[in-house]
Amino acid sequence: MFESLSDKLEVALKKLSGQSKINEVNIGMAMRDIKRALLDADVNYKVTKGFVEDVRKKALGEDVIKSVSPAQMIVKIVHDELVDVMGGEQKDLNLLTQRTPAVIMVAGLQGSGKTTFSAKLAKLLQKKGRNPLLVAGDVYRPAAIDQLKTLGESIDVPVFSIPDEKNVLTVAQAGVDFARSESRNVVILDTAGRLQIDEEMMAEAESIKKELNPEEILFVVDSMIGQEAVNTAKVFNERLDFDGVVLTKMDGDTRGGAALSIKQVVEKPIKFISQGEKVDDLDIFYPDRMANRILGMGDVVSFVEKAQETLDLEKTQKLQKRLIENEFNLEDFFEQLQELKKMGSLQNLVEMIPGLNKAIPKQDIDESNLKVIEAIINSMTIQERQSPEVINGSRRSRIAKGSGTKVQDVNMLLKQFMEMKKMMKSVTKMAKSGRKITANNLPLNKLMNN
Ligand SMILES: Nc1nc2c(ncn2[C@@H]2O[C@H](COP(=O)(O)OP(=O)(O)OP(=O)(O)O)[C@@H](O)[C@H]2O)c(=O)[nH]1
Ligand SMILES: [Mg+2]
Repeated sequence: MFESLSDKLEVALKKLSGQSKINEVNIGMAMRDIKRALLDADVNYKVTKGFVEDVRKKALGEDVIKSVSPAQMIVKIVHDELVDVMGGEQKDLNLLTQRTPAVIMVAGLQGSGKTTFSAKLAKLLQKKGRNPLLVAGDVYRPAAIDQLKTLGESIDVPVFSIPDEKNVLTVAQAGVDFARSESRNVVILDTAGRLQIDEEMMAEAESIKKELNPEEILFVVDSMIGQEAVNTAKVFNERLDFDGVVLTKMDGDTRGGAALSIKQVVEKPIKFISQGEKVDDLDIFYPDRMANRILGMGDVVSFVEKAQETLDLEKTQKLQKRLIENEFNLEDFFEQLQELKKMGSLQNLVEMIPGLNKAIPKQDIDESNLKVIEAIINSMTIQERQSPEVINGSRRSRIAKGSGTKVQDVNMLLKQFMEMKKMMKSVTKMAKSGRKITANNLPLNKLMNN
C-alpha cells in the first residue's frame, strides 16, 4: 500500500537534506515534486493543491530549531499536513448510546466489500467485549444470506435473516427486535450493494435510515477505484449523510488517492481500513499512523516534535553560539542538561534521534549518572561553574561533601568536561569548515560513554 507514493515523497524530501536553509527556490522545487507524487497517487486535484500550498506556507514561515535540520523540519510539516488531510484525530464509532441495541448500517456500491467488512467489524466489536448480531439486509442477491451466515459462523457471531422476505425494512426491524430479545447490544446491518444512479435503491437506503435511525452509518468503498471513490462518496453522503468511511481492499495495489482525498471532499472521517479477505484483517484508521506509514520517517517526526515542544529555542541557540565560540562552561553544560531532561528520559531521547541509538549502546545510558552530575554542579559556586580551572583540591572536597559524592566523582566530572571541551574544539573546526553539527556530536554522547 502506498509504496509508490512513499518512494516519491522520500525522493522529493531527500533533495532538501543537503540544504542549510529553506528558501523559495528549494521549497518550490520540493513542492513541485510532492504535487506530482500526490497526483500520481490519484489524490484529488483540489486536495493536492491545498496540501502543497499549506506546506509551502508553513515551511517558509516556520522557525527552524537549530538542533533540527531544515529537511527534518519539512518532513515534519509534510507529515502534519498528511495527518490533517486524513482527518486529524482518530474517530470512534458512535456506540455510546442509551438505546439497546445500537444499530450500525453498512452501505456502499456493489462488490465494495460490505458483507466482508460487516463480519470483520462484528469480530472486532466482539473482541472489545460487545455482543454483536449480524443482520442480513441484502434481500436481493440469493446467495447473500448464505455468505453472511458462513462468515458469521467462522467468528461465532449469530446472523439474523428472513429467507424470502423481500422488504429490507421488515428484516431490519425484526433483526433489531431479535437482538433485544437475545441481549445483543449491537446490530450490524449488512445491506445490498447499490449503484448511485439507481434511484430506487438509493431511496431504499434513505428509508432504512429514516426507519431505524442508526447510531452509525458506515459507507464502504473500494480503495482501488481511485478518484471514483470520492465521487461515489459524495453522492452517498448527499443521500445518507453517513458518519464514517470504510476503505476496503487496501491490500491491493491501491495508489492511496482515496485515503487522502475523501475526508477533505465529504468532510467525513475514515474510520476503518480493510485489507484482505480473511475475517481478521480490519484496522482502525489512525491518520497519524497512516501518515507515518506513507512517509516512512516516523522517528524523525517524533524527534522534531519533541524538540519543538520542549527545547527553548533561544536558550539552545545561545548555547550553540557559545559552543562554537568555545566559551562553553559548566554553567552552560548544566543548562543544556536541564533542556535535555525536559525532553523526557535519556533512553527515549536517544532512541528518537536517527543515528544516535547506534552511536550510544543501550547499556551505556545510565540515568543515575545524570543525577550525580547535577548534584555536583549544583554544589559549585557561580565562579567555579564559569571557570572550572579554579577548582583546586580543597574546592573539590568541598564540592564532593556538598553534593554527597566522592572526590573521585568530582574529578571524573571535571575530567569529562575538559575532554568534552577538547572535543568541542574539533566540532567547532568542523562547523567552521562547513560541516554540520548534528545530534551525533553533541557533548552528551561523549559523556555518557564514560
Ligand atoms: N483483497 C481484498 N478483497 C476483499 C476485501 N474486502 C472484500 N474483498 C473481496 O471482495 C469481494 C466482494 O466482497 P463482499 O464483501 O461480498 O462485497 P459486498 O459489498 O458485500 O458485495 P455485494 O453484496 O455484492 O454488493 C469478495 O470476493 C471479497 O472476498 C479486502 O479488504 N481485500
Ligand atoms: Mg454483500
